[in-house]
Amino acid sequence: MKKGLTIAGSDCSGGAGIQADLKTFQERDVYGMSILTCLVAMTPEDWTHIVRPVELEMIRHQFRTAFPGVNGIDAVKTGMLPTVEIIETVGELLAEVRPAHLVIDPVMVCKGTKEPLFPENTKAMIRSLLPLAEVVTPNTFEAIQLSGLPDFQSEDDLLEAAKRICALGPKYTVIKAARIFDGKSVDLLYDGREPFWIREEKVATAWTHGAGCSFSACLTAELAKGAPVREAFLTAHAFVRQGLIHSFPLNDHVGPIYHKAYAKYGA
Ligand code: PXL
Repeated sequence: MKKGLTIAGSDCSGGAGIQADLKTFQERDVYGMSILTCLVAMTPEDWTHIVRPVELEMIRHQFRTAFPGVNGIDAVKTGMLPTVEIIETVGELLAEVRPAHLVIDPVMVCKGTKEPLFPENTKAMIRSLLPLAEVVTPNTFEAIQLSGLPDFQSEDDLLEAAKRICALGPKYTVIKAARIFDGKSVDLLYDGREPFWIREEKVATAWTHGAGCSFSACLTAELAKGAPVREAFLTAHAFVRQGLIHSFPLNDHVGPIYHKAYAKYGA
């Protein structure tokens, strides 16, 4: 049994964060483990997010449960890391153990919320985590923060951002662009030399919660099982696409992707 570890926050609504990662690992037949970095609750009135970090000492204890506590973890991903201290600590711990596969999902804001940007967190991520990454998986918003480009208008801009992000250390950069092209979704995988594109009709749904977390979790699971990065990228794309086609609302504010859709309905 291959083992995957996610280092991320709890989304108690169940669609994103640790919950998305573990559901995705399960769907992809990878044993899922987790290190919680923060708890997120939402107000029922307007779904405002309330975020509380986990104590650093407890993050270190959880890390030791996995490394060296569990034999042979095959792949690790990171998700929401709420403070500079936590980003730096997770970076130091990962630098010591050097997992075989490391996917960094540079979560900077939850979809649909208007939280402020944290430029200090972005800088810490660039310093502490990107140099360790095999794959980094920003959405367009996060790619703008990481690359320092002002905005994206075209595929050329996406590629330029990917080049700049790869120059920060990761072997591969994936940019998921559902936002900038009318009716089209464009995913880019860049390995430092050649771009590889997936272009498709956008899935018409407002219920996209957890799409980003689940994408990076699926990618991580495939790497854990030994897939090459391009194949893992294609599977993660198909997994999330099916999840979006079969997504559903929890209330007026939020709707998650359906994590079982890919297994149930195929690609
Ligand atoms: O989708 C980004 C995200 C990641 N992690 C946690 C979240 C969210 C958004 O709600 O709650 C824990």
